Amino acid sequence: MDARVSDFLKQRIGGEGFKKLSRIDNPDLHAFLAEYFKLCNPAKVFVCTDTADDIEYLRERALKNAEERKLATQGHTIHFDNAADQGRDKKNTGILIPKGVVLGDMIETKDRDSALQDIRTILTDIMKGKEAYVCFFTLGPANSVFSIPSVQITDSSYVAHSETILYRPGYNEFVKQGAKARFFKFVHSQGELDDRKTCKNLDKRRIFIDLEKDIVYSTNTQYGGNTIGLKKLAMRLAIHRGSKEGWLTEHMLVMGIHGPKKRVTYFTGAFPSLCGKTSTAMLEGETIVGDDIAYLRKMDSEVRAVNVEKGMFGIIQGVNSKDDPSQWRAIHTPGEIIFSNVLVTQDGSVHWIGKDGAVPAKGENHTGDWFKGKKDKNDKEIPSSHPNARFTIALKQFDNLDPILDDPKGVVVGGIVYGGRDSDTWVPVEESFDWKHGIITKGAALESETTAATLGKEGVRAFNPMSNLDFLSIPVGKYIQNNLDFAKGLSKPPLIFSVNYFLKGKGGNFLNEKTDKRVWYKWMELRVHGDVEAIDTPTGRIPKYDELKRLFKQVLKKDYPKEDYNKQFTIRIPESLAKVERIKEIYKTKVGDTPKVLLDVLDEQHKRLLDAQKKYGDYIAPEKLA
Ligand code: SPV
Ligand code: MN
Repeated sequence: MDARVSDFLKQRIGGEGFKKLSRIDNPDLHAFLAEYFKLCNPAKVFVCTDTADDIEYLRERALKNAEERKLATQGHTIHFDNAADQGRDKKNTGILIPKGVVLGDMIETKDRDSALQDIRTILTDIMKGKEAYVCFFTLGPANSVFSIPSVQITDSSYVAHSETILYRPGYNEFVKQGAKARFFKFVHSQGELDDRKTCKNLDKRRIFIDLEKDIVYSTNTQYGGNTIGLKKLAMRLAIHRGSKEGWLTEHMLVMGIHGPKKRVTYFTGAFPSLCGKTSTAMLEGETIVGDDIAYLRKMDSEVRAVNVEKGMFGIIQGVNSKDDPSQWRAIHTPGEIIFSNVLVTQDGSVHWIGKDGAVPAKGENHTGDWFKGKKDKNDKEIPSSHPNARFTIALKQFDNLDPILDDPKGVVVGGIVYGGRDSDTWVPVEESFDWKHGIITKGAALESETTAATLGKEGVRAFNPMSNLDFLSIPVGKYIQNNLDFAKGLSKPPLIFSVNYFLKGKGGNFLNEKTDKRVWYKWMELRVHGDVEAIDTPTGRIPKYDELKRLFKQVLKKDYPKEDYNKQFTIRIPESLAKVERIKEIYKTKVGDTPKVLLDVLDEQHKRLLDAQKKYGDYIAPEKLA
């Protein structure tokens, strides 16, 4: 270690912490830590080496600092974020770009030089009088071509504690890799806290991503999506790295669908936040590998995927005993869980929107003391818990965890699914004609009505390619091209599907039950193996009625009336044409580097829709095409 760095670290961290750091032979790491300790100026520093004692220390600090409080059930704690800090802050999140680099209008960027100046000013002395925590993790399984070592500095014991639940330990990996490690770095400070231990200086909330140095800065925020470095912050760094190296970082779940004769076929699925991604990953009868972020690589001419995480920062709204049995069981079992922004009642139990049972009359939530009928300053009633309230839990606490979670080679991907909150266009499930058609008309054309997972207005239809737009650190066109190119050299690319759980009928009613998706996944699994036939439509391939009828009976023990099928799988020509036009317009006017093939494939879809309209009219019942 450089003598000056070593003197500084020894004096600042103290003997024991210094000894832990010295075991890692990586000058870049030491220089990085020294630089940010100097700037942020914490009173003390704790280095976590992933031993049971070290992790216990972080848990204890979270309680002592009152960033978390104990709940009635053993191991359960509650954390509150400020009422104005309940989602990802898109406006103040930006990729830092040097002069001359262009990422396009769709991606929030900041001028690198001035942003670095801004963040350095904010970080100066920000940890004065506080303790900083240094934690090491690996993204993806250890000992794997997928894994990326990462280091987090934070003054939030809640953030450090959450990460120990969500990510695989990395200290030993750093020791092993030494100077070879090409690691990601995260610097977070929650800044000053108010009496409720939530952030005070939200005007100085910043999330800045510096691709050049693989560093992400996050200040004056606590909400996990803005602070948990290895989650959405690392995602931007990984998209950038993967783009240079030919692999993909996707906002995707990974799950095993259990087919006939004990066959397990793995799927990945991309859904915008609050659109059913976690409940899909948790489908009854199937097994979960991951619910949020996946790395995909080509290996031996197959696509393989890993879960970047080992835990879940899951949305709790709507979790109930009937629709989500494994989440329900895990939440009601003693064990380590951090709840955030739910309602806590006097007896230390928790309530959230959509939980079984009556809403308690009062309690405490993200807005402080809460009672039924409490209004915000705009006279709007405040629900018992925030719609984006979450729970942080290790996947091993679920009884439906797939045993393959930590396999260094990941899983072979049989199918890829794209879905959004779409009330009027897509049918519940549809297969694309091929990889190119799928990437373009399903992934790149994904739209979704906005939700509470990001700050801002809800229910507005928003373009969100691959549900990854918020996290892109490369131009949109390049990202689409990377996805198109990814299939090159594959003997049998995964099939690409769209799903829509939110399709509505004429009266505005949902056309499907939440549990119907179990059937769609069984059908897709059969399609991957060519076990069932499908009906060609202008937009893709849909299931035959008889197959679904059989699957509804087999999976849900339900009758599936033909009338339901006809309503759900009617091809809506005017809506589909309008969608193609909307998407084309976006790629023509808002994306500077749209691949030409994307417009060609959309034009072909447009033509197929017009031809069908001439022949059958505006709304085409599936049987007409069979
Ligand atoms: C999402 O919003 O997509 C999440 C939670 O998974 S966050 O960490 O906020 O990104
Ligand atoms: Mn997510």
